[in-house]
Amino acid sequence: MSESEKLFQRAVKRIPGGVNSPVRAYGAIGETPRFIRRADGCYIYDVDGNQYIDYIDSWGPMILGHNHPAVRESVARAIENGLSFGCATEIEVQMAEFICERIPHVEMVRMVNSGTEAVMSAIRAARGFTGRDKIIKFAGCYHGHSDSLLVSAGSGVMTGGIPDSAGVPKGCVADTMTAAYNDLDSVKTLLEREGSQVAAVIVEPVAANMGVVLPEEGFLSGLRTLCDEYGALLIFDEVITGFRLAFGGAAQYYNVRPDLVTYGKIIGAGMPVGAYGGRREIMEMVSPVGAVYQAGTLSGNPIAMAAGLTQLTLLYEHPEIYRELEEKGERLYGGMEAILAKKGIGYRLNHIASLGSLFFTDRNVRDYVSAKSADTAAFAEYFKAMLKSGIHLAPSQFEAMFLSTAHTEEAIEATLEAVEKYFSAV
Ligand code: KE4
Repeated sequence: MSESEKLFQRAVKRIPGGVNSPVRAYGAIGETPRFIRRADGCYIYDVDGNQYIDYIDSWGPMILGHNHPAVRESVARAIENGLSFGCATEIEVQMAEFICERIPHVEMVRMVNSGTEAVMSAIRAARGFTGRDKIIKFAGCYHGHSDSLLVSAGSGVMTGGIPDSAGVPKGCVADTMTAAYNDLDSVKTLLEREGSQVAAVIVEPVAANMGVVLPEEGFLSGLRTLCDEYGALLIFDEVITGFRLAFGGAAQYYNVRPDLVTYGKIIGAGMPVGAYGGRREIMEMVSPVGAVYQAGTLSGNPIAMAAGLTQLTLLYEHPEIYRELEEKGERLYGGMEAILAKKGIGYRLNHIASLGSLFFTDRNVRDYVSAKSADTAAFAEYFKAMLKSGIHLAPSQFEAMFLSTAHTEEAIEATLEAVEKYFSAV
């Protein structure tokens, strides 16, 4: 029995599913999750000493690779002064100034401890600012696990909410309406009927939680126009895309200005950090200056700020990183597409810059319904074969691959060889 199997046997006795976040359990794969001891650059090492080229990258934070020396040293220095004070600190001011002085649509920002908290708080700020209760989200988009956002849209345009999760009272989702990604008409339908009550439209500007699904031409700008027309706020959930597609995230990449934006992952460099920010008049609704209450014991934690600010500073001072990630993405995802084409396999590979997803379907994947057409059993076989070849992918068809600057040409070639080997045998 492997060390991972032994640990998993112990873990399931004391932790639900043996994991502290469901997707880590490999549930959709039917394998024992690999317990990781350490990581460095683009590699992770499990407790049995196996090395993998890592495309989870902690689900996005590790854009500069694991164990980056500058990030590690900033944490080591910060720890010498203590871990947490529950008081204001200079580095929180530096972090807020750094973001607001470089992201035009963020005039004020509040730090929290996760993407979930960031989104939950941004929604509350939007409701407080507009005095309206309803929100519109999109089928297949994931915005963390707060009650009102755990809404399954099923297919097409839905109204009201159908809780995805047990334990979510109908009242919590009654004000959540669901539209179809890349379908402006589905948004118009909801706004024509309920527009005067809609506080915000929240969207992943590049969806990455139904697998990667790109916004079609005019979709994001169309949301901007519709929100302006009905007085609703546009919230970009950039927990994944923020500081990844460009330093200014998808908002910069697609040149569409949200009223509020949420961040996570990269902003903490692997430490628990989320943030929400945007127009000053909205953010000044937030306590203690405004009537929208939001708080957090460890928000703006100085150790997490040290890690996050170091990573953001490196990204800002080295804009060539974004070109490098585009090129690496082209090499990896373009290489995978070429292998599939050569084999005459019609699977779909959606990708943008460092993000990508291989869908086991020959349909164009442009929304939740088409994403759900993917053959998850086929994906599971692919995942297991790639794991055996030393390639660590997200254990779900509906997640993304994350490239980092630490993914070397050699690692990308090794990945393409493993893909070639799998599709030659299957
Ligand atoms: P967290 O609360 O997990 O930090 O962030 C929630 C969240 C919000 N918005 C978007 C667009 C997100 O992708 C996420 C979290 N992403 C998942 C991966 N798809 C986190 C992995 C997990 O749940 O373990």
